[in-house]
Amino acid sequence: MKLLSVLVFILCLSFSIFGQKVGYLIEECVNNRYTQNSCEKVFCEPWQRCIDGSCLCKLPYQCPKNGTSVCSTDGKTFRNYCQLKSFECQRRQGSFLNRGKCNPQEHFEIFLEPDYDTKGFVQVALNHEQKTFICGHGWSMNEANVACRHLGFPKGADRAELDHPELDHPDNASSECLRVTCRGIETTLAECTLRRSNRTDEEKVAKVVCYTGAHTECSSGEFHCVNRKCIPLNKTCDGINDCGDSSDELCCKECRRGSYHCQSDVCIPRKYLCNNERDCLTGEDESHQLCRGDKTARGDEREEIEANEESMDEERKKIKTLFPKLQCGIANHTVTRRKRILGGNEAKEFDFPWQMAITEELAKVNCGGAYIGGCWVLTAAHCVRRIYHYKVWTGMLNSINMTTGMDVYKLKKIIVHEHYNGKTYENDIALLELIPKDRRDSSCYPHKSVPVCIPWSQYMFSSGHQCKVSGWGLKEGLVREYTLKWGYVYIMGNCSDIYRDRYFKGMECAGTSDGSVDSCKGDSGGPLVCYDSHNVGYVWGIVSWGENCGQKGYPGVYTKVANYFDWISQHIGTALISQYNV
Ligand code: 4AZ
Repeated sequence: MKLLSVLVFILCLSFSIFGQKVGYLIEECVNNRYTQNSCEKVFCEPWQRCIDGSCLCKLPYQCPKNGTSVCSTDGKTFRNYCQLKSFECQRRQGSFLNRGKCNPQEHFEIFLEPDYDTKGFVQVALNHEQKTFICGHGWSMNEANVACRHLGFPKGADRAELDHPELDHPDNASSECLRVTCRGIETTLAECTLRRSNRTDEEKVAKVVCYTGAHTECSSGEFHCVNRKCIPLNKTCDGINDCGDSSDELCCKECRRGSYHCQSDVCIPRKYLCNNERDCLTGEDESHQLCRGDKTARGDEREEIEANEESMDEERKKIKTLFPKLQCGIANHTVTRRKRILGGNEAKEFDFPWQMAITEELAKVNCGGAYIGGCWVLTAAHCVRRIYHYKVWTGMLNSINMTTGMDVYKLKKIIVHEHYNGKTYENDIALLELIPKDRRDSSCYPHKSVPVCIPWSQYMFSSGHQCKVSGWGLKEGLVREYTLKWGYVYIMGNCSDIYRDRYFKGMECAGTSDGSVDSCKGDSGGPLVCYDSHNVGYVWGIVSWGENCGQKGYPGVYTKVANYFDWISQHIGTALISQYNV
């Protein structure tokens, strides 16, 4: 009996350890076949823009004008790297050759030795000089994929290897090698950072096997990349783009050693932490908390950081900073707790500068709304169903004690979602267009208001994230409320278990485990705002419905705004809401 329980114990233990080891990938996410061109998961490159969830090529004129000129392999000089890359992106001819103007002397050749078509030692000859090996140091799938793409294998490498070169050939006796560092998205090795380095005879150098496989089925220990390449399962979620299209890093519950897990379930290399480029959608890789003081989080050599200053990767980063930045989601963040009402706190001036109040004529506040820029306010469809003379108030804190600094707007247009269902509250979303108050106010920027940002991806925030809901809705005991209140609620992921057939795609639940904080009647249409790691606010939800208010086990139901990004941008224009990927 005792032996049996020990056995069971060991069995359970090994199962749980084993369970952790297999559980890196998230299946539902993998099924969506995300790649490095999916703007739900990653930022597009500066020569791309996000359209309906995909990073598509920009036209060269949509790139910034400044920068340093570069030359392409077909002998054209471009104003900057972005313009060349946007050309390459569209027509797939002429790739990067060198910085500066074109010069007939410039050459960059890549060879596989000894004369294999698909595999061998990688050698590079710059400007007709002697062929040089690539150093073994830093040679990974990131670099190998680029080398193979450069050689004409669109899916990149099958394997990155290290070996001793055959030194019987006099060409191979050079005591130098080239150290290569790529980001992994380049199309040629010329775009990577290359540095000469001394090589000892014992040192291994870079070898590659390019991917020619036409597998349609991967074996059981393999991951099926979106580009149909098969890679070992243990190479997923390690921050290294083994697939070549990044599909092995985009759906990860957790990340293997040496890589960092973004909230969006993407694994990035640790060396991308605190490098002044946002890689995670919500910026946690660059948060003050992580990057304060020394850079221990990165865990890589300083050497590499200095070497990269001249690289095309630095150029790419620089170009990103040249795009105009949309101002949204910034509020006053000094938070003080006050008297609790349905678990909430009293808002102070500038805490929720996007909060709008909707009234019917001059009567009481019947709904909330969120200012999203221009003349546009986001609210719930069920708030504006009837044809009525609605008014929108900005800068309101108290709905009976009218304070100064309030503005009132009439409506030019009400756009209710075409598939709004008044019975089920599916697609409970609407846009209100304000009438400018006077000619000077043509863009309607309301006094003391700041637009809240629109989330562009359903992966920005997930279950357990703390967000704020605000409004003039009923307080505890279902008593009317006159001051703007707010409370912390948490995104809940299990909502179809709770609301069953009343819960639809495009809805999101948020609440607290004991129900002490909740939105209620009168809060409808108002914003549920989640904050990224730089405290920028996104309207993640619109107050929609719920089983009563503050009832334990029955969280509030919100319209999930990220699902309506394209709908919103179709109506108000991409310029107003595209914070990134512009
Ligand atoms: C309402 O009737 C309502 N507890 C709004 C929010 C919630 C419930 C009801 C969520 O407008």
